[in-house]
Order: sequence, then C-alpha cells, then structure tokens
Amino acid sequence: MITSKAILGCVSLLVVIMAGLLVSPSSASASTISINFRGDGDSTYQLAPSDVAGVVPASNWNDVTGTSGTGIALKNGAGSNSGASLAFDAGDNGVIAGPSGNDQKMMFSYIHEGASATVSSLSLADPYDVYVYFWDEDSKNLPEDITLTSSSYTKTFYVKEETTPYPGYVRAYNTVAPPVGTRDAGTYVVFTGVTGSSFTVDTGGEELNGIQITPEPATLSLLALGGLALLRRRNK
Ligand SMILES: [Ca+2]
Ligand SMILES: [Ca+2]
Repeated sequence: MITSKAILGCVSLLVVIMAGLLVSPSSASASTISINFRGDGDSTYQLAPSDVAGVVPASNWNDVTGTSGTGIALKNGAGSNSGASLAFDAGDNGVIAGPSGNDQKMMFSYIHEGASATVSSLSLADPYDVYVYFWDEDSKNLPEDITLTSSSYTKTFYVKEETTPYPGYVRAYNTVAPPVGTRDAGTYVVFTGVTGSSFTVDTGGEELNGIQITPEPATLSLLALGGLALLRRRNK
C-alpha cells in the first residue's frame, strides 16, 4: 500500500534531485577558471567575456597571448578575480586558420614546443577537476604525454592527437605508459580529483590549447545528498 508518507518522500527526493541538477551547472561555471592560450595575439582567436566555450560551458575566459608570462591574474566564470595566478612558458605558439565559433577559437590557438603552465594560489576547494585541451592540424596522430603535478597529486595521460579536420571535443583516457598502454586519440583529457593550491601542467612538447579548472561534480552533488538526508530524517 502506498502511504502519503511514501508519496511525500518520493516528491522530496525528486525536488532534491532537480535542485541538484539546477544548481550544479551554474555553480560550476561561475567558479570555473578557463584559460585560452591565444597564440600570437591575433584577435580572431580572442574570446569576449560573454563568449561561452569549453567542455564545461563557461564564459569569462582568460585570454593569454605570447609564449611566456608570469603573475597573470585569473578571473573566474563570473568575471571576478579568482585570486589564482598563471605562469606559462613555451618554445613557440600558433594558430589554425578559420575558427567558426567560440569553441574553435579556443581550440585553433595554442602554445607548444615544451609548453608548461603553472596555476598558483587556487582557492577552489579540494578536490577539483582540470581539463587540458590539446590538438593542432598536423594530422599525424602525434603522441602527447600530458602530466599534471601538484604537491599532493601526479598523473600522466599517454594519448595522441586526433587527426584533421577538427573533430570537436574528444576525450582521451589512457594513463598506462606504452608499450603496455595503448594511446587513444583525443583533443582533451580530464585530471579528476586534483588536490593542492597550485599545480603544473606539462604537455611534453606538443600543443596546449586551453585549460579549465572546475569544482568536482561529486563535491556539488554532496550538497544535494546532504539535503536529501535531512529530508529523509524529517520524514521518519
Ligand atoms: Ca587556445
Ligand atoms: Ca601537434
């Protein structure tokens, strides 16, 4: 028999789940820090503050030009100063002709040849996720070893670039070093569960097109789960 209490419980559960779905993406994009390495400074590849791009759809990208820099203040997805700063260094940079949208502006511009980037003074709660975008049009499935290191985390993806034409966002996963591990082709990797107030990303010589730093979905779901637990206790 279905009691009114059971129905109330189901309704409460639905409300909490829907609240979680509604709250998570906006909270995530507001606190997400997004970095667009823009190559030689060509404004064709510049993302305006209102332009939304990325696997984590976010606005207020930090446009970075040149091949090196230090102490660059990073804004978050809400356009506020995040408190974090960027240092980066590369042998060269480049762009690919003809970006046709915001995602392509971000992906068609990059630093490369020994590219590394360090983000410091992060105030995001541990753990967080770091999206690293890599790709260019050399069409050779070139291998790329992408390493993220912090004081409490290190991981390397052994992957390779997708061939041309640009295939869109394709996630690569392999973390086992060859010859045992098989490189899968992609245009981005995700370091999940990262901890530490600063970290360095190194792409092992190939492209670094952009970076996004975002709260872990699990951290946001915990808020919804906490609400659910409260409701269940109240219904008993
Ligand atoms: Ca870029
Ligand atoms: Ca390449």
